[in-house]
Amino acid sequence: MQIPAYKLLFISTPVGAIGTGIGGGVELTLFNITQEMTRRGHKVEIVAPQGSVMQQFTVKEIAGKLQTPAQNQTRNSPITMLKNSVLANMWDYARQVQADYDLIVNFAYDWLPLYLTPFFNCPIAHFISMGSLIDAIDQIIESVAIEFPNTIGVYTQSQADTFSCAEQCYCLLNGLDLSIYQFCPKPTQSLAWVGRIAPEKGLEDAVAAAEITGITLKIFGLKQDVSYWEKICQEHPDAPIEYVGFLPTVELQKELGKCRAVLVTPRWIEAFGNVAIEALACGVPLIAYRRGGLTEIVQSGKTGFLVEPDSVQGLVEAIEHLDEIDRRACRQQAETLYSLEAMGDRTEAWFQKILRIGYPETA
Ligand code: HBI
Repeated sequence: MQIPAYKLLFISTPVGAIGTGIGGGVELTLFNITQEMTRRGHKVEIVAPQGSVMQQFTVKEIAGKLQTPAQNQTRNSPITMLKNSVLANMWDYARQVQADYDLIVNFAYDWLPLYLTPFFNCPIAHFISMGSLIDAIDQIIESVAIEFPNTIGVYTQSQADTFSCAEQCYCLLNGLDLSIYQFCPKPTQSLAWVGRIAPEKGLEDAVAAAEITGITLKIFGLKQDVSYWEKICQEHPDAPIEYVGFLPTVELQKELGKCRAVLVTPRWIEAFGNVAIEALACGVPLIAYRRGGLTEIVQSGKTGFLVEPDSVQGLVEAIEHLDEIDRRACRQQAETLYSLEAMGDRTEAWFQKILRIGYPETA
C-alpha cells in the first residue's frame, strides 16, 4: 500500500558531531535510515552538533556543549544539563520548526527529548540506542511508552527487556547498505575486534584470547579511553595485536573481510552490535558473548558462536571450531535481515504505526 511522503526531522545524538565516531553505532543507524527514507521519497532533515558531516545529506548544525556519554554514568546519576547545552539548543530549534514536519525522530539517549514529548504538537518517535543505564532515563522512557504508544523504538527485544515497558517497544533491528560490504570467501589468519576502545567493550578478553591462540588480533576503532588501552598493552605486552585505528566504512569492511572471525566481547547489554552485522555482510563469522542484542544476531553454529559471557576460554574454544562455519551463510543472513530494504520496511512500518493510529492530543 502506497503511503504518503512524510516530512521527517531527525535529531541526532548530542555526544559528538556526526562523522567523529564518538556517536558510535547510532551515527550509522541515523545515516542508514536517512538514506533509506530518502530513497522511498520521504523528506528528511537532519539536526546535529556543529561540525557534523553526513555524506550527501545536508545537516542543520547546532552549536553548544556536548552532552556527557550516558554509559559513563551510574544508575542514580542526576540528569545534567550543561550551560549552552547542544542538546537543549537542538530541541529548541526543533520546537521552532516543528510545524513543518509530520514526525520528529529523536536519536539521543537523553532525558530531555523524552521529557519534552508532551510539550510538542508534532509527534515524536524516540530511537533508544542502548539498554537500561540510568534510573531517571528509564523512568521517562517508560512514561513516554505508556502515554505515547508505539513511539519507543529499539534495536532488539533483549535491549527492550531491560526496560519495564519492553512490550511497548518497537524492534527495528538495524540495517546496512550491503553494496558497500564485499563478501570475502577466503580470509587471512587474523582475527578482528571492532569498536570504541572503552571498558564497557571488553577488549582485554579478545587480546587475552589472541595471546592464548597466538593468532594476530587486528583492532579497529577510536581510542576513546586511552588509559584503558595502555593498561591492556601493559598487561599483555606479548599479545599478537595490531592497532589499525578508526577507519571509514569502505576501508573498514575491506580489512574486516580478510579476517577469520570478529570477536565481540561486550561487558554490558549491547543494544545491537552494528559491528556484528557489518562482519556478517563481509562473510565474517562472529564469536560473541551470549549477551544483549548479539544473542538475536548470532545463529550459533551457523554464522558464528555465542560464548559464555566474560569467558576467555570460551572465546578460545570457539576460535578452534571456526572452520565449521560457512562464510556464505554469514553474508546470506545479512542480506535477509539487515539490508537497507529490510531496515527501511521495519522503520517505515514504525512511522506508519505512530502516524496512522493517531497520536494523543498534546499541549
Ligand atoms: N550518551 N548522553 C548520551 N546521549 C547519547 O545519545 C548517547 C550516549 N552514549 C552513547 C551513544 N549515544 C551512542 O554511541 C550509542 O547509543 C550507540
